Amino acid sequence: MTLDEKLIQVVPSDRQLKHQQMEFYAFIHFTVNTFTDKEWGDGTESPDVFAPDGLDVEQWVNAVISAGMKGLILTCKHHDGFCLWDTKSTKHNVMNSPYGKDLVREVSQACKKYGIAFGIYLSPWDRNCPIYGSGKTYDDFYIIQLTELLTGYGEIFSVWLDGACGEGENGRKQYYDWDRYYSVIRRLQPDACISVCGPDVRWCGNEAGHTRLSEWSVVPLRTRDTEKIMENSQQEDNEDFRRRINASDDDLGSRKALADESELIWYPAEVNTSIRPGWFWHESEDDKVRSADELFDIYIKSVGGNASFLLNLPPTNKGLIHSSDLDVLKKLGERIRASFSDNLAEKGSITADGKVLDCLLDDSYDEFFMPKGRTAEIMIELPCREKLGHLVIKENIRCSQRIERFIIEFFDDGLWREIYSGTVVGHKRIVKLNGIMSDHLRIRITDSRCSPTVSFIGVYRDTEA
Ligand code: FUL
Repeated sequence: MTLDEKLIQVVPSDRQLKHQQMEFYAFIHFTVNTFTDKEWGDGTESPDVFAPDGLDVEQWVNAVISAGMKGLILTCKHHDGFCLWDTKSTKHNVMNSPYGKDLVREVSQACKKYGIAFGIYLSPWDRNCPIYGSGKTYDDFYIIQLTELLTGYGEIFSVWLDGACGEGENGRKQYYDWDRYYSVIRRLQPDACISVCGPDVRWCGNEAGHTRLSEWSVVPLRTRDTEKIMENSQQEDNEDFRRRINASDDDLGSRKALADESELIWYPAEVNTSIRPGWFWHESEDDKVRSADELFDIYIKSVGGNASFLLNLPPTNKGLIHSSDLDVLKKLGERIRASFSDNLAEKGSITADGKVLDCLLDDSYDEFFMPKGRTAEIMIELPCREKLGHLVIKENIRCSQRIERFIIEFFDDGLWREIYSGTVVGHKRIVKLNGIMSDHLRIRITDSRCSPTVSFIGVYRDTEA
């Protein structure tokens, strides 16, 4: 078997395929830290501090929807061990706080009501639990919590297993029984993806919002090593870490990088970052909300770079998303919708070797383009010259990730001019067209694993003022 034949055998599971189509979804970090002005609680906080006086989970969900996000992952328990649901595992929970209601239930129901997916973050590291570090006894405790969350709150799309620290100041070290956690998740929520310290979704390796230029989905098995993921995760509460980009391991999956790897997996990337410097709300950061421009850029590079985008929104101590964040989310959603709503290729034509490829207008995997050779040339003719904003191209990832190199050109003044040359397409590549004027574009796939596939092409006007 050739290397290419081996590589294209690696394909997503159905749950990964579904997850990749989510593209953009929210994190909500909310716990005692919101009231103590901390990023990492130490587990000694009294439940009495958890007293939001205007909490409105529907406001959260509507903010998420306004930005165009399709799901929400809630910190049901962060490192401080305070549980936001009515758990039998510990008294350190929301029912014993002034709030007194099962918040996980409220959030999961609001997600259901408004039609977005719901996911859970359950920190393995627990600084409150007295048996943390005891081995199997702690695993039993963690499994009780997982089981409650996976059985009591409807369908869960993501179980986010954080690799941060794992050893409290008191030095208790827990060796998590990950395989046991995974098997409980698989049994109780077979469609849920397990992210970060899990087998389904790969942490991009930073918290800054940075996506590699080539974010491959077919990567070596060793990238799933939980010990390594934990080592690279946040080891101390450190603001710099949250904006640091680790430039090592830049090429995880080109043909060259995979040539000597014996075991390969489908492990698509997720980019997670916060709308503010911190993961939790701090009044002092109310004027440090990232702009819609900055978030749009992260969106283009992540969702448009074969990764999914998990954007954190921290509710305030009132239990509401702050108006500054709301404003940015609304602007971001409007910009995404305006940028990708009118596919000009629908009014023109897409052809390869003179054959019309109407199937590429329909964003589904059922019909797609697969030429015989390793290369292909796709022509896109638009009805008239337009100022162009973005081009979107997608592979049929059911057939793996095959494109290794491609070039986008536009016709201008009697000449073909190159505007982009890149590697990964995968689930989706968004190429910025920077406001060029043209009525003709050409996609040249110059190298692929066996033969390439293309399942969708979109060309959009420049909608910037
Ligand atoms: C990190 C945690 O330590 C942060 O508090 C936050 O939850 C982030 C998403 O993951 O590793």
